[in-house]
Amino acid sequence: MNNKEILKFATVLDKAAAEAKAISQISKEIPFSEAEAYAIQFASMQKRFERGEQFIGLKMGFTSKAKMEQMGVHDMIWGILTDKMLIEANGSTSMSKYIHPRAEPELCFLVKEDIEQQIDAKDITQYIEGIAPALEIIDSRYEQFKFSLEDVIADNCSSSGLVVGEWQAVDTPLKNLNINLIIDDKQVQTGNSDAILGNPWESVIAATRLASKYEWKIPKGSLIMAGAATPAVYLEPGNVVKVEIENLGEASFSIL
Ligand code: OOG
Ligand code: MG
Repeated sequence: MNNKEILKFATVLDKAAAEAKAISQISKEIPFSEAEAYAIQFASMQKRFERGEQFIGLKMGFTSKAKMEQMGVHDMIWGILTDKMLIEANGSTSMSKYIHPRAEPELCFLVKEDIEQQIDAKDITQYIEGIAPALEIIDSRYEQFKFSLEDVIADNCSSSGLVVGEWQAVDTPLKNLNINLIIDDKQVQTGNSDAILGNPWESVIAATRLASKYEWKIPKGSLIMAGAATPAVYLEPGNVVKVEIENLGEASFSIL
């Protein structure tokens, strides 16, 4: 793919997201590499920044087998979160903003100090301020929510919305925690924190590895979403969506 094509697809994806209108998979039109996929992602996010959206953090994706199997992909991915995606805890969002939204139960980490290099397991807690229960709304811009790994990377990893609950202490044990996704008072998914790379901290470490590989700084105050421990669930207007995580508490939103 040349630069012109990268910009073309970045524009197509940006428009699809802004208008909540699905497009066909890029990979069906032209094969492209993972590096080209990230170039499309950055170029399309650049358009949002130019319109005044603010970077608020990063999200890791496919950090659990449950998610990889649900979507038929084999590798970890990362995407960019902006202020426009943030939904207040216990707040609401509107179905009209999305194509076919799904919710995922997640853990969110708050970065305490700029991260500019790969951090290992023994030092990572020094860079994190708190951990919170969170929900992510993913909304693939591709028809039928179907994509290749490159397609979904180009589409900023389906990022569309997030809700972050109350921050808990950084020394909160994260091993073997029950995670429940509840919609309209019904438990629709249940999982365990160990499903996220064996330990959700590994997802933060992986984010630092990617940041160093792409020569990106993760600034102080950034959020890092660790990735879902369970498959994602489609949303319908009127749903009240809640995550409950042992030791961490809960977070919720409704979709109107
Ligand atoms: C891609 C996003 C995956 C996660 O938590 O694994 C993701 C998708 O499934 O559309 O956010
Ligand atoms: Mg996610």
